[in-house]
Amino acid sequence: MKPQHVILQGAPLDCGKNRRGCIMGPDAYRTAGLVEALESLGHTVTDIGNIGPAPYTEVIHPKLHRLSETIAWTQSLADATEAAFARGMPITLGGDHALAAGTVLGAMRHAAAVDRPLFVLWLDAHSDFHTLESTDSGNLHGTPMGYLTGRSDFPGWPDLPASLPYENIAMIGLRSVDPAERAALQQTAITRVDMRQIDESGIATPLGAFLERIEAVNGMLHVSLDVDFLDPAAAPAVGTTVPGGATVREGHLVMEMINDSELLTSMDLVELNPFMDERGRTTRLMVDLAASALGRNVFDRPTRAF
Ligand code: HAR
Ligand code: MN
Ligand code: MN
Ligand code: MN
Repeated sequence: MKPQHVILQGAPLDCGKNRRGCIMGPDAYRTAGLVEALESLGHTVTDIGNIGPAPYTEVIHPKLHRLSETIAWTQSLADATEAAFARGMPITLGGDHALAAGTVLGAMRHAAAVDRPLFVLWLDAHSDFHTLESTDSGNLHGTPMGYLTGRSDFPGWPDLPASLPYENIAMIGLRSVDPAERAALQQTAITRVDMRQIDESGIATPLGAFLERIEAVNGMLHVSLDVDFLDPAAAPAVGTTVPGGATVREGHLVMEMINDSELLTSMDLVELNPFMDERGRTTRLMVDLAASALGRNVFDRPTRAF
């Protein structure tokens, strides 16, 4: 891709689930050399540091964990992401996947302002398509796509400029979808690519078709990369491991195709739990994948020693 001005923003949000550790994600990416990796590709980088939630008072909800805090983060991240677009390409360092409610909302506001359609590539074992009613766990990292598509009411959350159209979403890597999510997804035009389809016919064909649709309408592309998209053997540092995920090469191929497409306008790196990592290898893989999306050929340089 052409040289970009990347705006890195840390989102140490850890309220979307019960297991703690994503709070350490942003600094793990910095420690692993994300800034240097992007600069070495010819991009300029401004790391604005870590964002916090908007002011809030937690009101205990019988089912939904840390609802007020999650809403407060959605507000602050939407504002920060929208502002970042004025300066460059926002890349948000999570933090758990509840943060995508805010970052995608910010991207939706920017897309509306520049009158371009926004597309979302959701790389994840999970669809995160619950409503506040349908979630059994009460973990809000399972709900951002339900919120962004406006498929049900999220009282107290920021208003959407318009719902994110189902046609503009591709979920790739699916292998852990709750029954209520599956039933709802089947009623939508969301592109859903599960691991079986990837096994049978590869990841490039459905991704290529999605990218072509974006290009045809001069769309913006937001990529939300959940660590658990990858197989836990390659990426163990995540709270919700699901066996049978994407390989390292499948991950890089996705990122290389994104780079070739020149369509990427914003990205989230989410669900990294450095507390569960093994000598930083998951963090390093995520940095390498981000670098692939912004122009690094995997074979350009020797692998760093662990
Ligand atoms: N569907 C399950 C739930 O709602 C698990 C959601 C897990 N989500 C993530 N991010 N780990 O994708 O609780
Ligand atoms: Mn997720
Ligand atoms: Mn997931
Ligand atoms: Mn659930």
